[in-house]
Amino acid sequence: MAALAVIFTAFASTSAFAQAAAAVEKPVDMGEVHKSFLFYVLLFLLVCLFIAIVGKAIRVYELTRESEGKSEGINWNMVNGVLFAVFLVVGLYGVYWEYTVHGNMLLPEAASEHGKKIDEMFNLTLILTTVVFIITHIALFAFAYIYKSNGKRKAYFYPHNNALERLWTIIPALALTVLVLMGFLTWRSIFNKIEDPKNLPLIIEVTSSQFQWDVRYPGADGIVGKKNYKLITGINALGIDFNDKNNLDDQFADEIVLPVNKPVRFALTSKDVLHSFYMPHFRVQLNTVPGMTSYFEFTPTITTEEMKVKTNDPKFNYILLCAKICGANHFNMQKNVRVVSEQEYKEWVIKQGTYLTNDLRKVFKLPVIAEPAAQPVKADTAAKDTTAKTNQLALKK
Ligand SMILES: [Cu+2]
Repeated sequence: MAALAVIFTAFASTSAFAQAAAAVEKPVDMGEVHKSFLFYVLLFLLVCLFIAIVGKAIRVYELTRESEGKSEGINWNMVNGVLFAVFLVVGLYGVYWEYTVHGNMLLPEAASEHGKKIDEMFNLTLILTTVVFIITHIALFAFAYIYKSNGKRKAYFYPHNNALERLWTIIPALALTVLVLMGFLTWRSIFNKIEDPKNLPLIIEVTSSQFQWDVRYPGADGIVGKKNYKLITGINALGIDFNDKNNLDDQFADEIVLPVNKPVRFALTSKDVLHSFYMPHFRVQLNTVPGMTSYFEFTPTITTEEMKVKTNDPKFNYILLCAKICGANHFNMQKNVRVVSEQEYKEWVIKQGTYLTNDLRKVFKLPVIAEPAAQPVKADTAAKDTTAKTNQLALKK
């Protein structure tokens, strides 16, 4: 009782304190008071104390009956058996509720060729595990209820059954073999694609850094040129090596635009730490690792416009996210992705500026263009910093 009194006092004073603190800034909002960590700790202790008191009271009741020579007051086997049965019914209803209410909060419709295969595997695994889950849980809890001790039966000692052992070893082994084989073959079809010379993938290079994605398109030659981290400077944020002729026509884009039904091969690199290239609609996720290039090839199958109609959301956009907690602004590492018709893609890509500026031409001793036709389109903040630094340099001179 003394402990209870202490907890109540502490509970009341923290609540009052929290209310007073909240009142200083804005009107008392009970929702915020309840969010305090201490509130939940105290609530937990109170519940524990309540259960302990009820337990003690029952014990006193039973001891009293025992000392008076009466039969047992509470049939605990019955109580536990019924609790198991209730748990089974409530639990299975919870599973049903979870599947029907939250089921469609899983990934959105797959918008890539291999995405459909991944979803098929996911669904098959989910169906199999759900069936096994339901059967085993009915057996577990229903048996505990049906065969609870009633004082009339004796437990039957049943140590071994070879047939049963075989059954529950071979069936799961077969099921898992099918699942693993499917996974292996699907993985192979995604990562070891046989190139079709008539339908070569569009190569796009994406460089991750804290906290942005820099996107390079290959230009007319279809090849994204080499980079070298030793060449990174204020005006060459990605360390692009312009001695490699393939770099001269490479383009810098502010968003990712993909032609529909054409294979695209992403070359992924990182400038600082590990990031993860994640495009949920296309079922694409791969780490970007400093010092190495990883590749992911896939074919988008639904344009953004089609998806707007399908999802009934005029603001729908595909998105690229970072799926690795990479630092303080990790949450902000996202980029819009647009899937368009091939014609629209061609019209868009021609408008993207090249990475090569006159300043860079001077550095790499390339002929400087007298009047640049168009100012290059630059990506994200690094590019802005670069412009600022270039301007500063120009002023110093
Ligand atoms: Cu990141």
